[in-house]
Amino acid sequence: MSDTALKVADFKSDLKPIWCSGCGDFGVITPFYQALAEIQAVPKETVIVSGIGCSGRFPYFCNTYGFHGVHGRALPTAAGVKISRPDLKVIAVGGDGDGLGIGGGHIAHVARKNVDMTYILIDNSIYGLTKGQSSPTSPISMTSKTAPHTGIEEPLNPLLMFLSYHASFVARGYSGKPKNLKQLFVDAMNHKGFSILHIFSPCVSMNKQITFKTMNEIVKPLPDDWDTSNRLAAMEKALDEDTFWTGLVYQDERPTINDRLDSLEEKLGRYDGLSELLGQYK
Ligand SMILES: Cc1ncc(C[n+]2csc(CCOP(=O)(O)OP(=O)(O)O)c2C)c(N)n1
Ligand code: SF4
Ligand SMILES: [Mg+2]
Repeated sequence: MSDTALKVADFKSDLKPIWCSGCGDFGVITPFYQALAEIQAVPKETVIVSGIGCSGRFPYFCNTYGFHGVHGRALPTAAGVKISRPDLKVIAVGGDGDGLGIGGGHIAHVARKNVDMTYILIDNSIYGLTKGQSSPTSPISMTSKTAPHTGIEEPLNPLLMFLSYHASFVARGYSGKPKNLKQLFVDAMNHKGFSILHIFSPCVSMNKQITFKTMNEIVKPLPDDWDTSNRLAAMEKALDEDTFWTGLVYQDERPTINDRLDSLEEKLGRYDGLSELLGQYK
């Protein structure tokens, strides 16, 4: 790397993360900075869009453009940025409440459009920022401020959902293994198409039931010879209730929505509204 190459410190903003001491999110942002440095992301051409939650604070701590939007709307906002400005690197970030509760409907549509961007879904099975309500991934046996006796709803299976939506890059990680996360971020940001990472990141303050200790017992990396083209086998791993398999689970190369818009424009040969609509931002 040349002397002018950007270093990890160049991607940290002047604001130090204000998460609780020991929060899993530190184990997400540290490898994320490292990955930005490894791919030599250009800060002025990188946009991080987030929803609301402790995890939604990500953009503040990164020396890139950022947009801390409304709860559950990180994905549509980020997709709009990428479709109108394909030259930018776009990353969306948010929590399990943000992305799977109020914003849960958006993932399927960004996946089927194959918008060329990365989504980091930071799951702690709790609403951390609002101090401990059950989330869409809280196990039914888990108690919380909104389930003082026991849960009464089945949890979602995010990995299975992303695979069934046919997202073109699906990975799973754990903030207790930040080294593995760095490579997943690099691969996700280099992927052409929609890359989604489901990252479990313990909330040490509001979720005393799923901890680093309980996670360490069930986290296992996928085998080295894992076939990332086999979606059915990936779904079987997602259905495994005893092991939290981590790594690149599934990857597929196919045209992005911007590729398809470009071919449509070429095919039409003349303007019908599309180029003007998109071209004004190019
Ligand atoms: C429309 C709307 N509804 C509810 C809220 C309150 N609210 C803010 S963050 C949040 C959930 C945060 O949980 P999660 O997305 O899992 O993020 P975490 O804090 O756990 O990282 C809720 C319900 C809000 N800000 N806006
Ligand atoms: S409440 Fe939980 S998720 Fe939020 S900063 Fe504290 S430990 Fe992290
Ligand atoms: Mg959460």
